[in-house]
Amino acid sequence: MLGKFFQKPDEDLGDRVPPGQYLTKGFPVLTYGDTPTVSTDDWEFRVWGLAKEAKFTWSDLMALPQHEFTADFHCVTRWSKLDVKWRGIKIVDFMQLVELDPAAVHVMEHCYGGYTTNLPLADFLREENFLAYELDGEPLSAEHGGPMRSIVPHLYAWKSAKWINGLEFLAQEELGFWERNGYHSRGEPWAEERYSDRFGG
Ligand SMILES: Nc1nc2c(c(=O)[nH]1)N[C@H]1C(S)=C(S)[C@@H](COP(=O)(O)O)O[C@H]1N2
Ligand SMILES: [Mo]
Repeated sequence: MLGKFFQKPDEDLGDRVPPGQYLTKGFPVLTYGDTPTVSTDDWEFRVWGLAKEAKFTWSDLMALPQHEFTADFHCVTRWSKLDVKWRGIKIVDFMQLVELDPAAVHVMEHCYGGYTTNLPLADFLREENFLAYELDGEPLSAEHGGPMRSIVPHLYAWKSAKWINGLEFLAQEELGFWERNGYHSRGEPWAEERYSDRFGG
């Protein structure tokens, strides 16, 4: 597994690479199940649960401020990619459009294809999180989650939902797809929160 595609971090990058991770220069695709194909015309983004129910279109999101983002990407299967270049919309900007119930403490990200992943609201509302629709200056490909995905740089990448199509706000923690299947509920890479102790791991 090491060798051609994966390398041990250089000394000077060591402080960028969480414990137990190896650097990759490519960008592997990690998808459970089929890759949905969704056009920007058909794309819809819904909000429900402990927030006023609402439905947003592609143009609603394009009307928000757009930014370039550079973020490190850490997959729990032990590859990391540094300085990935994206374009998108800050979660905190999108959330200006959402009427959140103060009782909400947790959020479930929903996706075309049925994938889900959960986050404490405090992890979700961080300034550096975003919704991405370009990678390296190109429209985000379907395999990497296009037309739109979330990026939550401070947690393992299974929290970065590809083909995102909704946010469900919750009064308590509920578990998403990988979290129900043994992954850690929070997934902080510097603490190596890989697997849940609910499963004895
Ligand atoms: N909808 C959806 N989002 C997903 C996944 C998935 O299978 N389906 N895989 C997750 C995992 S485990 C990782 S590491 C990243 C991989 O993103 P990439 O395929 O762009 O590298 O997406 C995350 N988001
Ligand atoms: Mo992953």
